[in-house]
Amino acid sequence: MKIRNAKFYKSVSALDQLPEEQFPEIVFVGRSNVGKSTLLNSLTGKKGLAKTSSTPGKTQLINYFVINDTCYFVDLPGYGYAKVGKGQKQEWGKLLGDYVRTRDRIALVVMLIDSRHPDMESDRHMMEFLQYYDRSFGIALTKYDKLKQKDKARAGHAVKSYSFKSKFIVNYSALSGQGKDELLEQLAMYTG
Ligand SMILES: Nc1nc2c(ncn2[C@@H]2O[C@H](COP(=O)(O)OP(=O)(O)O)[C@@H](O)[C@H]2O)c(=O)[nH]1
Ligand SMILES: [Mg+2]
Repeated sequence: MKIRNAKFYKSVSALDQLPEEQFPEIVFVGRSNVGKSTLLNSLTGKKGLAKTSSTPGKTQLINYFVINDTCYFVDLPGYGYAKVGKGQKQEWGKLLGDYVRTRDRIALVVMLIDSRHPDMESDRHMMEFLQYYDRSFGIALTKYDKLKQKDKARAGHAVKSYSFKSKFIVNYSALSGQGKDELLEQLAMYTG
């Protein structure tokens, strides 16, 4: 897909505030600090579209972006950050989980996995969850520029070993732009 136009639409913090299901949605999930906001900015070519942060655990909202006036990109709350209180962590888990389970117009879930930590338990749980609820999903391995050559194959293999149902695995670097065209090409199949 070619992104001609990307606009922030709104942020919500509870399921009763969700906007109408007027567009098909590409939903982005991943651990806190995995590089989700950075990937959204890189994909859309708009640096300040999604707020990035070097402090993990900040995004507790569902953020909607309207792409080409025809689909939503949805930035869901990050998970798996150990330093927040338990209650808060569960709360995010529920908002995220309920959204992925119940939102009708999710066309695809893009799951972001940090290429340096390809076998985190929380990521495996998220993937099991997606598979259990029969959501179509693909994987972006983020921060690929940070990998040493010898770790590149390892990252791919580790993720492949537990992501049987994934539609694609794209190696992504927001720094170099690696993977951007490939990911956009994959997304095009779900936004029609
Ligand atoms: N080197 C490198 N750093 C990245 C990349 N993507 C994200 N980061 C950094 O990772 C940190 C967290 O990114 P952010 O997008 O805020 O993560 P989020 O919590 O998942 O939204 C920031 O310091 C980013 O600059 C990447 O592809 N390469
Ligand atoms: Mg973010």
